Amino acid sequence: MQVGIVGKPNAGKSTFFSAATLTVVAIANYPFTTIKPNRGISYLRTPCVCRELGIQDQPRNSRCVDGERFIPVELIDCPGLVPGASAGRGLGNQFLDDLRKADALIHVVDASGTTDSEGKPSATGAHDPVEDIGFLEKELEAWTLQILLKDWDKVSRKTGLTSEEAVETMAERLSGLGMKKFQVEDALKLAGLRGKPSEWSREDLGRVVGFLRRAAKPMLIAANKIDLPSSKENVVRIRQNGSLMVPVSAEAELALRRAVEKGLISYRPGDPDFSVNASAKLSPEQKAGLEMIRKQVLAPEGATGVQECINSAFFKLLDMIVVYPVEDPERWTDHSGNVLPDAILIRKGATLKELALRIHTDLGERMLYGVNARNGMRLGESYVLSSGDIVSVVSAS
Ligand SMILES: Nc1nc2c(ncn2[C@@H]2O[C@H](COP(=O)(O)OP(=O)(O)OP(=O)(O)O)[C@@H](O)[C@H]2O)c(=O)[nH]1
Ligand SMILES: [Mg+2]
Repeated sequence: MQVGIVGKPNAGKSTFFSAATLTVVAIANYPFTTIKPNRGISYLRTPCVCRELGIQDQPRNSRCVDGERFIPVELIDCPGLVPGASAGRGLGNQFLDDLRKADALIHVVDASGTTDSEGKPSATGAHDPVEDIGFLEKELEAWTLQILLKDWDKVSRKTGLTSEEAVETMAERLSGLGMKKFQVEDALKLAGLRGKPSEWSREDLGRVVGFLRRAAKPMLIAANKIDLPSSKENVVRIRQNGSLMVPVSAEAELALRRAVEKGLISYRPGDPDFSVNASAKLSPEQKAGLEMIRKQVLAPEGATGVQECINSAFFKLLDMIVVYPVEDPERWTDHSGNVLPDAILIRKGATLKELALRIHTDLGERMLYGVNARNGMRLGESYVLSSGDIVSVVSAS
């Protein structure tokens, strides 16, 4: 599963990415600093079941810090997109290609209003960030429509396409964008399209693409730069816009994570505060910088927002849950004796069989039954997993 970080130039996408992945990337106050996408690993944060069970775990595929499980996920930092990108403006539509594999998007908006719609620095608060919200959806949808409509008139008329065949053709064309056949079917239903595909208008297909985009590339807004005073009132208005929104200070998160790396403070991503380590010798500048973050971001907002964006992308946009597969259901261990070794992200509604197939095709295919390690009860392969389940799969050897 991959999450794309998108938005206009200079909004703070690379700062967000760098803070979330602790990867050093180019960050600068001018548009198009990033020209090739950056990829990196960040972590989802969830309360670990070890805390609830009062046991010490030995994570293998993830990390556990004081009862909080951090599960690796992939992030893509994209180059900036400007209005008209689908028609070649800015760095053009080749960069929309970077989003093909993304399952969800975090749209970084400069909530301070200090950059215009193309990311050029402007007088404080002069630009209305609410204007930056809708354009990205439009560009993504225009780009999808272009792919969908290539020779569409010819294809739909000449071959006397049926609506079933149209679904196949559309799904084939859009598969490279990570859009699935069932999503095409759902979108056609939502748009109320039936009958002859040759009679569907461009507007009809535009509506289909709108539904498809929402299903295949769901998006949340990271209202960034909340440490700047001009953001306060804008954040209230962005929230009124109705989209899922998280107030963020990517710069504050980056500073905190760097201070952790230097051993200066104790802070876990997503925490509401930090503490200065007893051994740390802070310079007056460092002290002032950290206090500023506490006063302007952590105290009023409760967190920097970066972790919440990543969590929301997986838990809210993609509707995923975390489960803990083990080999020994009595000891909650893998074959080497590691307690609660793995935390796996899986779609809500997934069955035990799907989990077994995810762990290993062979395990899924040879599965006999499962065991709920919390109570020793047997589970069938169609058992629907719940968040926090600890399960083992028994297979024919
Ligand atoms: N005050 C403040 N400034 C920020 C924040 N996040 C990023 N910036 C600044 O915004 C400018 C742009 O940051 P980048 O991360 O390079 O922005 P980008 O969206 O990746 O830009 P492009 O790669 O050009 O599209 C830099 O000067 C950052 O220091 C923030 O949370 N608060
Ligand atoms: Mg960048």
